[in-house]
Amino acid sequence: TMAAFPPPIKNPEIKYTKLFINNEFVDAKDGSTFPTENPATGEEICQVSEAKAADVDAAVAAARKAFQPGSEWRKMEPKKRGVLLNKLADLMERDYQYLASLESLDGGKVYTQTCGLDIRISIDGLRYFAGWADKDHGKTMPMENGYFAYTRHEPIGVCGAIIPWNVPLVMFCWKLGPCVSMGNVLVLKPAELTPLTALYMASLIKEAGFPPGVVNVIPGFGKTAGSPLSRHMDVDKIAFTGSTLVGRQIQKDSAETNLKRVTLELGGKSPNIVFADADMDYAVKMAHDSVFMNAGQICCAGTRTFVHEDIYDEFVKRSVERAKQGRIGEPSDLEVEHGPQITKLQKDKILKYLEGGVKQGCKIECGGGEVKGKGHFVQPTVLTNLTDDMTVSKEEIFGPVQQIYKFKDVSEVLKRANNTKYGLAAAVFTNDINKAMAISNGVEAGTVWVNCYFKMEPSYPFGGYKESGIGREQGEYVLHEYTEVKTVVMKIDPIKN
Ligand code: TXE
Repeated sequence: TMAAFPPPIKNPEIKYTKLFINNEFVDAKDGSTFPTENPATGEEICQVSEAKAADVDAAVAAARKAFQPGSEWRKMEPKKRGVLLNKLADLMERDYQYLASLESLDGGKVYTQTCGLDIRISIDGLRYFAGWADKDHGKTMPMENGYFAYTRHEPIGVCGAIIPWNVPLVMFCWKLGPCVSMGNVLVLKPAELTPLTALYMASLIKEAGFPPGVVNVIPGFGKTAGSPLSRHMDVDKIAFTGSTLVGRQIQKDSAETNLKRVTLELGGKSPNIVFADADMDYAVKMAHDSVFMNAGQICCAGTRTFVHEDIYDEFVKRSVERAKQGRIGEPSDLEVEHGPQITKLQKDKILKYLEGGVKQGCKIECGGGEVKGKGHFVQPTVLTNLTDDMTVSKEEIFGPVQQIYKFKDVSEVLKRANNTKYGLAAAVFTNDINKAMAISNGVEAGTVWVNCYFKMEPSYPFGGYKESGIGREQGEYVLHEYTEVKTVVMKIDPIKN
């Protein structure tokens, strides 16, 4: 399968490092910059302009101007917005190899995974929302007594987006696609750890022909750029993906300012339930991928693997064998399976969780430590002897750590699967339709995979129950998150002649 991808470009040229406002690349008003580093080496790649409150103001003003009634954007036929999104997707395909290489470099992401997942999901998503641009209809309501009533689905206006570093391109496209498809304008703050592909996408947005101010990209930090955006009085909606802690803050920011609409996609601790009748080799492989993909830095990772007691020992044995197989190293190497964590901070956080887990009595079956040398590598780790009340069972580790729990029956495992504040995803492996239905109906999660994992299409809505978030992204469902509904009621006088 690896031959299906173009080879990575070593040391891709860094073309854009400034803020993108009103279709121009500009310095930060105070001239600030910050470094972005290569997680595989810990070395600086380049300096990037750093947005602060004044730059956020400038970006919001540009977006607001682009959204003025009568502007080029507001007068544009809906289907033309779809044409622009498709054009952007075409440009991403043209620059596929460069984008994938840049994404791998800045995020420490394994190149083959970036090609196979991130880029495909990003491009497919843009094309899907290109299609929706002229298809989100309003309704007409039943009429009575000479009245006529209908709804208009109107864009909300200036949308802010704050995105994380684990899947930067996917997040960029998930925010951009529905936002501009529905006629909104966007100010997007990429994560300070991975600003580079967002800035390259900005150049493609200009090339595709989006009018100035429709999409603005302003790299910066959470407190100094993210917060001014989420507290901005002239931002109508904010879409956030990241930690539950910051998601809570964004919700509060909205409440304390202008009650801007908020959608949140936050953390998870997703259960993956394997019954004794499942195809064991397949389930071991899928359970492994569900947690080790992207060095464990995926919000919907299957971080709690529940395995039926009849197959538990064998399942653990094979999972450990599998975890020991993958090569760790330089993400652009086509043979490598495991890349680095994004930062030293994240690496240290993971090691601390492991240390705490051992203190609370869990057993490290393999891995368990860092990989000495350059970069922020953690060994693929499998934990057993776990109880549901351990810290590692409750909190998001966001690293290459598989936790395997033993269960007896359906009602017990369902209860334990739901014993979490999170509710992003879940999976079940079984060939018994009754078990599959019991789990998929009973589990509190926004997505349930049956005999698969991470299967995503732009038409599948994605989001969280409970503290995993508010609202849905992707699919028809997200259109509501980017539109206001206006009810128009008309009195019709009967014709008297
Ligand atoms: O996330 P933050 P961090 C989880 C994961 C990880 C933990 C911490 O468990 O270990 O979060 O990661 C911006 N106002 N996830 O610290 O801080 C920030 O600049 C406005 C799960 O990197 O939430 C960045 O753009 N914005 C997650 C974005 O929020 C603020 C993916 C995310 O960073 C802000 C990433 C503020 N006060 C981490 N503070 C997922 N759901 O997939 C920060 N930001």
